[in-house]
Amino acid sequence: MSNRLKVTPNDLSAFWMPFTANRQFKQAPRMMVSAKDMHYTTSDGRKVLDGTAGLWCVNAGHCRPKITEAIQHQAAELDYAPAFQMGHPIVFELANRLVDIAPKGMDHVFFTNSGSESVDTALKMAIAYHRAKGEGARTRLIGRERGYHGVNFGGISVGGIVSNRKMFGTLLGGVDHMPHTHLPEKNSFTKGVPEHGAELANELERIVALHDASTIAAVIVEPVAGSTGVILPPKGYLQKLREICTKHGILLIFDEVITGFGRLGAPFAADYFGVTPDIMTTAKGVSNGVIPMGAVFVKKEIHDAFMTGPEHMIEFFHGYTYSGNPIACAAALGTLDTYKEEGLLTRGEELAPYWEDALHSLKGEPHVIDIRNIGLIGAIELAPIPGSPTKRAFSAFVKAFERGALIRTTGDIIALSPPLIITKGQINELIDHVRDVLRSID
Ligand code: PXG
Ligand code: PLP
Repeated sequence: MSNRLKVTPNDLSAFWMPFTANRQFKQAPRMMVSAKDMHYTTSDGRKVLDGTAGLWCVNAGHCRPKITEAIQHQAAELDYAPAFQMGHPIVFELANRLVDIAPKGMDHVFFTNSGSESVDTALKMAIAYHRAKGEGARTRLIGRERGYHGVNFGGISVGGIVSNRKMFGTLLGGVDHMPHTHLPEKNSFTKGVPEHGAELANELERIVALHDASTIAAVIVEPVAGSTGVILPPKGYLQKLREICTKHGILLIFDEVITGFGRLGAPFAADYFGVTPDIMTTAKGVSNGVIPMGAVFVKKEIHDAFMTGPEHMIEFFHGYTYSGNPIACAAALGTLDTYKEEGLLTRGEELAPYWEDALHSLKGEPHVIDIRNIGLIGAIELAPIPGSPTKRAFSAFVKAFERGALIRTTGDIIALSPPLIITKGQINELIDHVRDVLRSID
């Protein structure tokens, strides 16, 4: 047992934890102290099967040697280089490697440090692009109800999660929202993408008719919504959105922070659905969650629209101190190597049918009112306890952790998204944990 395993922090109060019930946590902390491949080890020495790839990010599994070595080497070689007006070799190498695996036509990459930053970067790019082309009135942004686009002001403005918005004032102006596509009365217990609801894409036409296309810069959606409990696009829905955007000169942004890097069994959701956006935001799996990094992929036409004016002038007044940080780049290169060697960006395709069957075997277990799946994502929706929404799922989360499985809950929905290295045996183990937990909670 390493020394760290024995350490109990003597004061938990200084750290204000993100998206956490701080007071509850600090009374009964759940601490991870190490991790390897599919498992965490807790501070009391228990192994916990990672059913969520950390927070949807550790796609290659934990503490993978190629990634660890790349980081160690880079930290000793070049720790930091200024991101503005300076470069270093591996950030260019990484951009090329990413363009190589990106959907065709997405030829340029802008680096950020998180999904939230990727989203705000993409929204700013969209507005500035239209202005650069002489369409400066195109400033409106269209998001979707129940969308999650991170926590920065742009992202919560286009996002559609009420609790992430209501405390923070008036947000960005000029934003509108399409309806979400969750239709439980028609689609519950569907395996894969649902049949019903493609017509909801036509709501975009209604919004365009209201505001006029000449005022709209971009539409942003998650191809599969993750954070709000795994909401799938109905068959044909994304194609329709693409058509409407193209028809009206509106940019389509896919927020692939969760769906990117193999989660659906294809490198990106754009590949999976055969629909190419104009801008694609990513983070998480780009560096296996190991070092913060995000990447915004952009079509050539958009990038090129900025490359005008005097050559000594900055073309896009945007960037972060840590855009393309060398150690983050090294982590990302080690990650891409690992994905490639193990075929992880497409491994989900082979495993998806097994995953689907395992998940849907939970139909009929106590409290289960819907099950949804796509690629290596699963959601099990529970009936809420009357008057106490979220309580049932939260007890499932705590019970599962005690039993040895990490699951994630949002509202009364259990979301599963294991590392892409999971075996069939571990899928059974994970689903058995969930089954036992469902049978043991009130
Ligand atoms: N866009 C999407 C689609 C996301 O899923 C972000 C942006 C923001 O990324 P950062 O790196 O700023 O957190 C996300 C992040 C969950 C969960 O359990 C989901 C996310 C983050 C943490 C937890 O659903 N998604
Ligand atoms: N706040 C201050 C005072 C700064 O000087 C900077 C960057 O120089 C920032 C915020 C932005 O930080 P970052 O580039 O890490 O996003």
